[in-house]
Amino acid sequence: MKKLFIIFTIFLLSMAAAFAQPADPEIPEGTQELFDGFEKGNYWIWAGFDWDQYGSHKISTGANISRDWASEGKHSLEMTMEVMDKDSSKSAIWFYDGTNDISGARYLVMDFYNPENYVYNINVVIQATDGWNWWSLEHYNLYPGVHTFVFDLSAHPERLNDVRRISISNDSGAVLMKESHFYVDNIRIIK
Ligand SMILES: [Ca+2]
Repeated sequence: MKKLFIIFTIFLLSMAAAFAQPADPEIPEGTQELFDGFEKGNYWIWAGFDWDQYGSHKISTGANISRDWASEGKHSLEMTMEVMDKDSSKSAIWFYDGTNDISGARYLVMDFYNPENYVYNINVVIQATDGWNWWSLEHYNLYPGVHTFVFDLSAHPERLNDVRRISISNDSGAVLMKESHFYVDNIRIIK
């Protein structure tokens, strides 16, 4: 009887955990094109101590190709960061610089893997054109496990022919007293 009770309790707790997380967004229909699957080299870097564009200190410490996890091919991008104590800015940024024409793209879609018992808050920002116009896309809570997030590009289609930088940031605000990491793979656009 006791065993049954424990099993039932575990069942209830797992159900509660499942319901605590909002479902990932539906992936819109359309033609998918791979933007970066991290199989052909690493074009991403992290914002370090000398990054002063969005505040002084960033806790991002690395952007490395990894075989630990992949949702496309064999590699993903591992994004690492320092401890997030209560006094830190907790802001971490990883970014890709390059001139890209993604005209006609309606959505940006990315697969994330969070191996920590921690909820990151993920935001993607695009900077485009000669003016490096700042364009913040959706924010998502990245719960533990694998999640696919959809970012809507419909606000500024006129900027998509000249994308200069794509940034992924974490700014959760919660304390995590150890170095941590999460992964991204299969960054694709949907036209
Ligand atoms: Ca990959």
